[in-house]
Amino acid sequence: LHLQPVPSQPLPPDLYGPLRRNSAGLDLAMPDLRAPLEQAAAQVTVPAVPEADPARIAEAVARSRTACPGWSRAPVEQRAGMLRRAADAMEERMAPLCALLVKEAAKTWGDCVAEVREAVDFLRYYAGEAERILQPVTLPGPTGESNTLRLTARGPWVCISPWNFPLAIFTGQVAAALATGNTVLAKPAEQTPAIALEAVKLLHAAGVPPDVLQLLHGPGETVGAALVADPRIAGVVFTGSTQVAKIIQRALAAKDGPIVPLIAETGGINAMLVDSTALPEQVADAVVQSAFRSAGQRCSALRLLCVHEAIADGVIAMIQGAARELVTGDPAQWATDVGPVIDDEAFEGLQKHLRRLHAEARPLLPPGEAAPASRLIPPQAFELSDIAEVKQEIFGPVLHVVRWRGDPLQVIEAINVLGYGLTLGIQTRIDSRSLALADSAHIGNVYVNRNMIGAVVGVQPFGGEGLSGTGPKAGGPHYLYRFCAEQTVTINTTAAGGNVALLA
Ligand code: UN1
Repeated sequence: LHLQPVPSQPLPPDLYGPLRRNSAGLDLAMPDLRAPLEQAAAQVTVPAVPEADPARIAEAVARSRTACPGWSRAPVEQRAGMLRRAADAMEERMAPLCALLVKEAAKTWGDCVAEVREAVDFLRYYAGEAERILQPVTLPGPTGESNTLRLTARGPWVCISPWNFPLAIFTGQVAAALATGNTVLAKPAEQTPAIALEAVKLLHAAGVPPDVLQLLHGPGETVGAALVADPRIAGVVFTGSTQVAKIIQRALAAKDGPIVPLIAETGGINAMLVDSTALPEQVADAVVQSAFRSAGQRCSALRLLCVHEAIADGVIAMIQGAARELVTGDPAQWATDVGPVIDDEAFEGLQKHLRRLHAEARPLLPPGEAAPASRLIPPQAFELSDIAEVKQEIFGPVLHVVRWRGDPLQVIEAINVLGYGLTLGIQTRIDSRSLALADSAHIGNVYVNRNMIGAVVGVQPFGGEGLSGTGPKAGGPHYLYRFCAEQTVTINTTAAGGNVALLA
């Protein structure tokens, strides 16, 4: 039983390109794309991207500051037009971008297509959002006075993006900062600089001046740290680990200089609560998608399945059956469902965790053959006796399962205690229960009776609470406000010197 995670309302055509369905439900356009994708794959090479040294970083920040006033004073429609042109160009270059993603980030074809679509959506969505929110608002005031609230750019933003969505999240961060009139110093993940470079080239070709958007590649410990420590930057937007978000927050607080905003979207120990009325087929489908798709390398991915004991055996049996059908292998093969993990360090970390789980928990899936050379880990699941035993986010195709009985609100309480708050799945046929449980969960994105990945731009604004980040939610109507400074202008319209018109 497949519940289609498509929104029920028709979406504005300018927001959703012709290929767009849903970042998670992607197969619709694949037959047409297969030939161009294969052709692109045969030609693609991953270019080397030079690392930025300290002198280049200092110079980039200076250029970014100098470029900001001109960029921010340009009409928002002009900036939005550039983002839309970049979106069109990106859509046209679907095949080569996917081929580069498969090669550089080892994502499966389906994930790559969804990712390019998401990047395109971010560009178009933030273009429209900037046009909407950057209009001055007239506020009430006493006679003889005019009051206006305006949003203005803040200055150079540092955008630090992850390797797991190296095009979509990179483009989303950059587009949000640019649309609102800020300049950008973009620091992509060390593992995936080439796809970031492609996105930057498309934005430059669409009219964004080179000093307005600069790419600074290199390790977080040096390049990222130098950017964050610079007193001339105006804000940081970061997606990555909770640990690094805290390092950034500390560094921002410790330096001399202004107090600047941090937008952080980090990890999660994301749970799915399944009650005794849930449909097992639907649960199994949602679990397999949420836990194992993208090799579990999504911050939204399901890590902890809490299933009511009355249906646990049946649900587990179905998950075992479904997981057996998944093909783990080379991401460039069409049949592959689960590709490699990103690098050797990730592979080693996961192997260590799996060894501990084999010793302490009940394995539910055959171990399969983990292959260090190809960094492949077949989907794994383990039954634990208590939610509290899951102590950290495990970023891979590894599911933890716990049975429960009694009050589902207590399960939500135990999930809250973990301290993360990114995604939550609820599977129930008691309609009133889902909202009651969502009310008690300190969690940013709740998905009822479906999978819990693939948040769609403009439809499921994405981001978490607590250890999962600061918000506001990416791809949502409040996101761009955080990139702006607010200014009120109060004018005494009776003052000597004549009538002063409202500021435009
Ligand atoms: C992430 O993994 O960093 O909902 C974000 C999703 C994506 C967002 C994941 N749109 O799966």
